[in-house]
Amino acid sequence: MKRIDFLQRATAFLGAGFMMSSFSKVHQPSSEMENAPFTLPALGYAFTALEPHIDAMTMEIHHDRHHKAYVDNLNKALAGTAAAGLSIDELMGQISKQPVAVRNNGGGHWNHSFFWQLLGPAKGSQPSAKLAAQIQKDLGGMDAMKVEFTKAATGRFGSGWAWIIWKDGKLQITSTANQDNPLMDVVETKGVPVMAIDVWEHAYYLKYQNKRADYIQAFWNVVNWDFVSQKFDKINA
Ligand code: MN3
Repeated sequence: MKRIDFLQRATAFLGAGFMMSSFSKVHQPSSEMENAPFTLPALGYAFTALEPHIDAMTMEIHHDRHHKAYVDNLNKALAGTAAAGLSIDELMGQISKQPVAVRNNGGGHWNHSFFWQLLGPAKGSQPSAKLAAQIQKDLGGMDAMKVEFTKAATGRFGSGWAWIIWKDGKLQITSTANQDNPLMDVVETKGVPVMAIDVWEHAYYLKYQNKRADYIQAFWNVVNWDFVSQKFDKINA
């Protein structure tokens, strides 16, 4: 593709992004309650909203192509099977009984639906007092948590995710390969996700190339701690 074509398409993408975001501000569907056929949830903010930390082109491609492909392929894999009646959370809990296409694409759908919500342009958001106290107690405070979480995210070889989970009455940091997540009955460390980062190269390569650590550092600027705190409250309700 010629550079000028590429730029024109990029501009068209961004325009579409602004339009979409203005139509989809109402609310996010709760992925947890969803049943097949699954749909691509709205991003809830503009593709440009996380600039300069996560660039608009990455957000556009990540949401509209990668996440959409997980949704489409999940629906294809489930069509006509007994598992088609399960919610996405129920699927995760019995993923060992499912074919690999459901594990990969179902995990991809769950993980990204969660990820879009825990990111956001909520500048200067902070963990609630309750979550901050738990981070202090279990993970040694925000700074120590960030060091451990970054270690889990940079240390995950190849594609995967790093997580803060709620397990056995404590916050813990873990990571998973590919599109696995801590709700799956196949992973080593199971728990309820509270926070996560996508460390697949598609999440950062356009802007950060091979520098995953730089992407992770930038990620802290766009964590929506209001959402993460609400998630933590819900788990502990
Ligand atoms: Mn991804």
